Amino acid sequence: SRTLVTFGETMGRLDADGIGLLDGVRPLSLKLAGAESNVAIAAARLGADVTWVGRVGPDGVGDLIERRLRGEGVRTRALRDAAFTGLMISSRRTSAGVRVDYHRAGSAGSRLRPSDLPRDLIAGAGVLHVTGITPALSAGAREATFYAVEVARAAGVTVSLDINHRAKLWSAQEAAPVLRDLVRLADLVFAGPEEARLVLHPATEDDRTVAPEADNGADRARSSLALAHAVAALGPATVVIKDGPRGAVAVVEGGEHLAPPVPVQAVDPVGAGDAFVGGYLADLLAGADPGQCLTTAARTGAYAVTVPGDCEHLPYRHELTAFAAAEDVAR
Ligand code: KDG
Repeated sequence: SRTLVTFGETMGRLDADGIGLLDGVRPLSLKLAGAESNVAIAAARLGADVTWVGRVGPDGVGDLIERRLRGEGVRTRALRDAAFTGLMISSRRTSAGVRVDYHRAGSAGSRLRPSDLPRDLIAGAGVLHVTGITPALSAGAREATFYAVEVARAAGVTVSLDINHRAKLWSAQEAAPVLRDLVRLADLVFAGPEEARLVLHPATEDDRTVAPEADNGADRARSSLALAHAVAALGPATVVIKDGPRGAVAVVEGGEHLAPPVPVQAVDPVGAGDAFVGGYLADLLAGADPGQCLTTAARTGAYAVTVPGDCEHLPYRHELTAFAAAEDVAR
């Protein structure tokens, strides 16, 4: 099957237009947020067949989420819940970073449970993609995550996991063992260097000996490769370490692959990791080799960082080649 199935919490994202304090009269734009739906949209725009499952509230934001996903060609099972649809407010105090405040505890999306996830849909997928956000939302959402992964494994469906540690949702101590359990069950794992260290931590005496922090590009890539091998030792055949503007590396069945960074002017990093994953999975489902998957992933992520918002400006397939010349310079 060439279908990507994913599920999780999608929220409204209230984005302060421009830079500065939220105080005073500052227009806010209502957009979409949610790691899994970002992945779904990224993959769908690149031609993948994608289904997203999640709970939304009986409110305008819930309607918006459903309409927007359908408009992107994502097959959508937006289950209606009595609770409100979660929100995220993002603002930029300076041009250096984005601040995100969640309004989501008790939200519709957090009330996902195993029975929300159709067994046949998962068992018939080419890839099931889950994130480490969902198990942080509630006990039911955590059960749903493990249930879906078990169904996929039993059916021989590739399980993709983006660790996506959210420190605002749970502590590192609480998250690490759960995320490590998910890593062990996954075939394909995406992580940032810090997230890789988080899941390795309980398993190693001192994770810094596995991969010390490095500054220059070559050392940084070597350290990411060391992390990828260490995570792969937990079970997954493929581990991709996303290192933002410093590029990405993958270890696939023991073989090493490097993606050159795509030089762009970063405006909003939120959602770039999801774009990267959506790009990788779209190519994986289309039968591409790991090098091609990584290149598409890096280019898709590059599009996402250049504009505010999570997913509105994700690229279509014909746009991906725009970066080819710039990559040659960076190589
Ligand atoms: O990856 C981007 C996400 O952080 C954003 O869309 C919101 O899903 C989200 C989360 O839980 O942080």
